[in-house]
Amino acid sequence: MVEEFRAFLEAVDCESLYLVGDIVDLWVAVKASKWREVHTDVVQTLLEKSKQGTKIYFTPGNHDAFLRRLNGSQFGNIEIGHTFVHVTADGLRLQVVHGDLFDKSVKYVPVAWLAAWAYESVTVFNGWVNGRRVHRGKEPMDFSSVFKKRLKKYFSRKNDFEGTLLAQALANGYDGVVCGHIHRPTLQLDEEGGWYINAGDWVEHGTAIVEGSSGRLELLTWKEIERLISECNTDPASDAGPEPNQRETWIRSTSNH
Ligand SMILES: [Mn+2]
Repeated sequence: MVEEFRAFLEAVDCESLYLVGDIVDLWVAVKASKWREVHTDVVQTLLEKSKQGTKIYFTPGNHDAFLRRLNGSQFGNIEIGHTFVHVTADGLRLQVVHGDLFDKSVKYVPVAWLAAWAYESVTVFNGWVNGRRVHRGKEPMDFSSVFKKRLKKYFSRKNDFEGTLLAQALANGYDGVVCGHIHRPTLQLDEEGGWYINAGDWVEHGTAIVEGSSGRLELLTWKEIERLISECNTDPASDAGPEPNQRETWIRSTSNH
């Protein structure tokens, strides 16, 4: 789905773009002959976006772990790191991380699988350029007891990737976690208000998480993205005056390209 991924990157108009890992494996772990022009196009699109002001945050995954040596580096608008903190327009503090370090099964994964082309996840957070961050008026709480309770609950009941990842995020004071790694696109708020968000992948799902100008989070599939792009391209008006809360706010017309 490399072409689709490129089309999505072209069309999306965002302030911050999070690439949550396992992006480069496809291009590096496979033979050089598998590199196609569209892969170069993806890189160029990303560089072009960064030049135009989009901040790009990349958390290398286990497939592109060699890039973890660059954690902490910054190249213009592109930052590489193990985790990032994203604050949504309505004040949610989300930990952004690839996630494999919380996956107990990783060490048992056969090499063949590791070498398989994986091109996992892209997460887009869109804050409108003119948008202003509104901090939610939250009640003060006793962090240590609340998080101990949460941790206990998660480790006893949901001793799995999602539960572990969310529990550590909450224990570290975040409102939730955004990750990739397991190819299971999810956007979920648990009963106690913790967000578990998985951006899915661009191998089989073609999914992305987007944040609208109001801070509303959405999990979109390529089918939906494709429809939004075509609507935007056939109706130039929707490109001109985006209304808050409309999905179109983060899609721009690509018909003139
Ligand atoms: Mn991974």
